[in-house]
Amino acid sequence: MRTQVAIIGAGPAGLLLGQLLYRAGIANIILERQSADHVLGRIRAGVLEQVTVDLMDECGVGERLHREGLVHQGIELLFKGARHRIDFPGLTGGKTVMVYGQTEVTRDLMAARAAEGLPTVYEVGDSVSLHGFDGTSPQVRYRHGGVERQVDCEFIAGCDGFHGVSRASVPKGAIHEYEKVYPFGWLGLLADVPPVFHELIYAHTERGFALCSMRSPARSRYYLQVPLEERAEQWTDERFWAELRARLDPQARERLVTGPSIEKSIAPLRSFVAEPMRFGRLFLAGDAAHIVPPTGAKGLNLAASDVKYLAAGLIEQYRERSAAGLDHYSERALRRIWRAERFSWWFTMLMHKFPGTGEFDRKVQEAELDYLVHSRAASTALAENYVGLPL
Ligand code: FAS
Ligand code: PHB
Repeated sequence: MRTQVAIIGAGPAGLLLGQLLYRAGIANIILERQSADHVLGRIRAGVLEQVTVDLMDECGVGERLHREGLVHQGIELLFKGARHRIDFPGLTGGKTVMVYGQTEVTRDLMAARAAEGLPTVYEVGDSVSLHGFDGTSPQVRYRHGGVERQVDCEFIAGCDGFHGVSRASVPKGAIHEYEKVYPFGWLGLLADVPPVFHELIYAHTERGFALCSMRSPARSRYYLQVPLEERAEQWTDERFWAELRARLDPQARERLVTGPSIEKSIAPLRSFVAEPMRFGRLFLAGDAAHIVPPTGAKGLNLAASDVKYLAAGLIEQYRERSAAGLDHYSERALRRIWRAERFSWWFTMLMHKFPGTGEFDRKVQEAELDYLVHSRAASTALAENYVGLPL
């Protein structure tokens, strides 16, 4: 079959891009390794920057987000047993974030794509291969239903995440990778219990980091920093709740409602950037090009800003026959990516207990937190990065 843009991956990046291109009259197909249910079953991000909310509106899929999403005006930092609030509107001239799970973002985009009858091929497994993207007639080959198929296209968007085929298809000499792996993971638990507080609590404790988040007033999402060698199956619900209690302040401990977990998984933490993000007619977007530790809630939001830049470049190409936006895509996206990488790294280094470091490092972290919550300048720096820097 022939189309204008072949998109690899039906995560947030691929689905957002497909929707923006469709609404601009640009034909596209999405090829996805897994089933739609498998994609929806992955529990990932929870916090959307205004940039991402605006993009969902631009895609025409913002209705449920505005109805069910929770506008959050701050977060709490817990350290040395006490909580301190970071006031987003007060520090950023009115900006807020939206709590609305990545699963729901994906569900809304999948539903819109299906309603419009746009070509989306799920369960292609690892059959996708990319060809000719260094020329003017790229091709994507894949197998589905036991049949080898080919897509002749004009551009390929690699939206297939960190372990995808797109970045792996780039000649080694053409790409430079920057990486930092953190010596711990996040054990996440999802449960249908009311959140311990109406805003997120980021906790720095002698036992390690903890995060109290949510998906709705009736569904909570909690995270515990755990050693890399831990496995989720080693953590019964009881063990998780006991450890979370041990990392909370007395008030939160008192209010904590526990219950059976719906999902429990451990995510490794890494910082990663691949440069550049363009190789001829192949463009990388989202986790295919970069990874951030989830501390700063930037992963999904960076995928959204990549897509906004890439869609603008492709639309300019087709409408005005100008390649300026596409030629500038990688540099423009990487500037915002590296700022988010820095913030996510900084917040991760500040909030976590690093194996092999001693009391001095903990005291320095506590001193930085103490300075941060008592300095308007430092709190503003945290707030403006958390709500999302300008595009
Ligand atoms: P995604 O990885 O979401 O989507 C890529 C898609 O491509 C997947 O559906 C995959 O199946 C498909 N694919 C892969 N290889 C393919 C191939 N060869 N052919 C076809 N399709 C292929 N971010 C936060 O902000 N907060 C969090 O708490 C958070 N938690 C996370 C936990 C985990 C375990 C992971 C892995 C990530 C987490 N993230 C979090 C980051 C996450 O939300 C990503 O930033 C977001 O999913 C990025 O979206 P995409 O770029 O679309 O990549
Ligand atoms: C989440 O709700 O999953 C979440 C929220 C904030 C983060 C990371 C994860 O920094």
